[in-house]
Amino acid sequence: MDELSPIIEKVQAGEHLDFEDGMILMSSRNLSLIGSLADHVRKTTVGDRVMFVTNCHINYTNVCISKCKFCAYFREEGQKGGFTLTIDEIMEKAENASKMGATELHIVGSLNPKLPFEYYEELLLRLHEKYPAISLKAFTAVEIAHLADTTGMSAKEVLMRLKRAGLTGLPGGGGEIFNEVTRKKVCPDKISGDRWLEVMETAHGLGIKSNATMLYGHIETDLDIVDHILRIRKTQEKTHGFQAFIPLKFHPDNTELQKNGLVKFGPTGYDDLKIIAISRLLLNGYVNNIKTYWVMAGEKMAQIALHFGANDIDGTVMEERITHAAGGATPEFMPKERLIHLIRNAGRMPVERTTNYEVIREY
Ligand code: V47
Repeated sequence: MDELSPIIEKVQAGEHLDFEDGMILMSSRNLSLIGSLADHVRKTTVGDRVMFVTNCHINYTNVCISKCKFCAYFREEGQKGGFTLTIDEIMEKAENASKMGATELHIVGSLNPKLPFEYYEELLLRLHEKYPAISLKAFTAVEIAHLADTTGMSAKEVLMRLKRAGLTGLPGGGGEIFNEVTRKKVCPDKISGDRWLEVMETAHGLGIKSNATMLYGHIETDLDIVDHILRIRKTQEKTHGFQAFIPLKFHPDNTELQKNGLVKFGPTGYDDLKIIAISRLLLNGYVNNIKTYWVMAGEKMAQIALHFGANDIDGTVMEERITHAAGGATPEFMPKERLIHLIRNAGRMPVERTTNYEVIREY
């Protein structure tokens, strides 16, 4: 309690927490106090509404040159199990999603050197033309940087062309963990944390909003976590373009990190709740929406996270490959009625939102 007293005072006075506060929170074992503080901040900033979106995830390829050590989803070029969807195949998935009432397509893949820029552009153009009311939240900052590097365009040009083709916003993937030393160990061939933030800053400057993620529960340290969240905060101070922060729970099965023996177990429930709560506390006044992604957090933990600072539970999803390749045991689809039930049962008001957090309907 004593160690947390100055933090409680700061939170009550509406002051921003700093790096040292973050480190104290990370080393504290007083989860219930941290959780109630985060819940208090959630209540006073965003109230009792819990946001969800009717969406569909589409993974267009798993062929990747990045070979991240936490990823069980990718395949190397020519390796068994590699796939790349044609635009027609994606259109079919979009048709199903549209019939099920999706308002958002979340489209991400991997760094497939065989796919030309025209594939990405034509995909958005065709989707936007056929489903103008569906938001296209597509391609992570890592994919955007890859397109810039392989075409010789700047990230700004890539983003401008994709925006013209129908891009609504960027998902938050690829953030992983920014600290250079740790990042080099878990994803040595991925763009740096600084470049990830730069691409996001460029997108925000063009009016393209995005999310931000952080992968936790592998080999990162407490310092890495606090540093990551504060770097997001610093960019947000300049751009105000991050709509949600999403801590992603590492799933170790079938990953290099597990095969190497570097990670034996994934994060525990204690870690999940603590990270959500500390995210809410450190991002207070910067990023309003803290999302618990039920696919990775698990249905039950996502529901409890709503009492530890989260106010968004993501969406119906419909099909998910990244977590499931790494041992995820959640279903791939959550009917809207079930999301509503989970939220209501946690004592909160379910609110269906658009990609850009406009309210569609309160339940
Ligand atoms: O960038 C990869 C992570 C991310 C594993 O913006 C893993 O609304 C856990 O970013 N265990 C992709 N995580 C998912 C993502 C996301 C999901 C939902 C909503 C949004 C949003 C974004 O998944 C990757 C990486 O950080 N990931 N492998 C794994 N084994």
